[in-house]
Amino acid sequence: QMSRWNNQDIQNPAPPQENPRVLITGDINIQSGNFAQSTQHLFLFRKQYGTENVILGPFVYADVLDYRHLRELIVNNRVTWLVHYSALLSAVGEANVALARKINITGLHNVLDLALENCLRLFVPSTIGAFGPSSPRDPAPDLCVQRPRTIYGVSKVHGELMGEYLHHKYGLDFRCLRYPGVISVNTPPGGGTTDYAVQIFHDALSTGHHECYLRADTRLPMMHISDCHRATVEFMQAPECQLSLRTYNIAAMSFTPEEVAQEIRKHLPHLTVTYNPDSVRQTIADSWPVRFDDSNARRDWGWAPAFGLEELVSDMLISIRENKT
Ligand code: AKB
Repeated sequence: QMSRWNNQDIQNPAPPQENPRVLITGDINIQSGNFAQSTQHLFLFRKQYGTENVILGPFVYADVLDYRHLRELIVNNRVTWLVHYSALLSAVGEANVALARKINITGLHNVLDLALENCLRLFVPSTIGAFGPSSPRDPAPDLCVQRPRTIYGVSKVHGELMGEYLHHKYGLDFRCLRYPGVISVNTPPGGGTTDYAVQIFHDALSTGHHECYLRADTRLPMMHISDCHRATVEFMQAPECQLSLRTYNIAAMSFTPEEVAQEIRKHLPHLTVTYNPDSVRQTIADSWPVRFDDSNARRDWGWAPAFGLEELVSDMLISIRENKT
């Protein structure tokens, strides 16, 4: 595969933009959180481009690493856009570094090679986890020191840099958004550090009590899933000439466990929360930005979130209640 990169003749003509054929990778066994996310992206892309033009790769762990199988899917379905969601999240990655390295780095290399070989527009999500304790945290700008201390963060920085390298060297249409913690009813907690911000809603409606693994004052950037979907689709549709960067921060809100609990109490006054910080996730959260500077995304391709904390909380409570009935 390296030899392909060394071929100076590689040209990456702009893929047809009118009717992209989109392949979304996601890993149902390994990362249910991201799979649910990719399923919802599927619906949004399908709404836009038609059911027959969007394919969700029915991948399991082995398939993400199976270059030939991925290539077959891309070629047989005449795919032009690839949206790559397979990854192990921060906390679960620390518990299984070898597997995280395989999925997050080897899997990504396959996808990068295939995108280059087939002239695809490639989207890879990055994260607040791509920053570390030496990064500016309030706010974290797009371009700054990135020295994450998790395998998840290291693999995401690697992905950002590889994609940008292939863009500059061979014209790969690589696009990457750094997501905050994404909050969704249909996305079960998937081994992330921001998972509490999903679980607290379910606990508030079931037992009325949440035990939080982070300190009450741990502030992190967060986003409602529908903003996350819209950002991704709008960014994929943005004309290349509008992009001054290939990797952008996107922001919507930042809150602490105590602040989200207070907002939930406006609807459910009896919610109680106890704080029992676990050393792995608290250390990770303390090394991440408390706020994202997304001014470049706003300026270049018009990013604007629709959900703040108030809207997020009412929507989550309504949606969980509806799902249960
Ligand atoms: C995690 O907590 O690992 C993810 C993320 C912020 O990337 N939700």
